[in-house]
Amino acid sequence: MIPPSHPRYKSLIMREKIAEGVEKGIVHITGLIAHGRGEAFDYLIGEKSQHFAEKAARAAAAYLRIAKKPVISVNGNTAVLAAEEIIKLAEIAKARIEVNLFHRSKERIRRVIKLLEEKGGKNILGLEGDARIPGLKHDRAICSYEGIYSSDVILVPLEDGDRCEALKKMGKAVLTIDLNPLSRTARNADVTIVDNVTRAIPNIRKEYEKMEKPEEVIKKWNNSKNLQIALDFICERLKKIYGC
Ligand code: PTJ
Repeated sequence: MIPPSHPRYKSLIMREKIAEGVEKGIVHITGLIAHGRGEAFDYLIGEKSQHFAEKAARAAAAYLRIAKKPVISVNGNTAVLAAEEIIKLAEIAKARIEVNLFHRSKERIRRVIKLLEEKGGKNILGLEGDARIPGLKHDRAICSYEGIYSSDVILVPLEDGDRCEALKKMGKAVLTIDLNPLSRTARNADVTIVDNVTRAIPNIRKEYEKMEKPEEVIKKWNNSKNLQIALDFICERLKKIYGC
């Protein structure tokens, strides 16, 4: 039992959800490592949505607004941390949800789909595996023709660098959520939200709801510049805390 008064309550609850997800066969064992890396970066940004994350969430919402076939790709970690918020965002943005796993197994796809359905998700894609992302040898290339393959805008939290590049080569706009501003995904995506999925997804939804001129937001968006702002923020914060 973690008391809600604990100063790092939210972080500890996330950790519990990930561990429980592994026990239930929803999260891959290496998802624990990925989560730990995320936790470290979350600590560095102060465990809250900073201005650069809010700005990126607005840019992501703008891309979703202009999308004709938006898709949200979900893996094990994202499902256990943010299933309800993903479903809400998919509904409002009229996006398809596709379960796409790095460590692909039909059994785990079924479990992730079941979790999403229990939370109210409908017509979740992922089991078909009737298309491939060109140029990727890994199993993560296997996707749904109706979903990721034919999408124009794709939101992929916790993405891997190779697939991000391959999706870009297919001409898609790639939106990602990654606490690590140095990752290859962060650097290759069209929009990188340096924030926790648990905060970033509701932020995108709120921005989507109030979005008025998406084309203008996209025109002004500079992902590299925003990543530099995130890194500068971390450096400044460390200097202030430790005085070095
Ligand atoms: O369920 P699967 O099989 O698709 O596997 C998923 C994992 C996460 C294991 C797989 O995609 C993986 O190995 O990911 P990486 O390459 O470790 O990348 C994960 C990235 O996400 C890292 O840069 C972390 O900093 C970041 N991250 C981890 N947890 C969060 C996060 N970013 C946002 N929110 C989080 N909660």
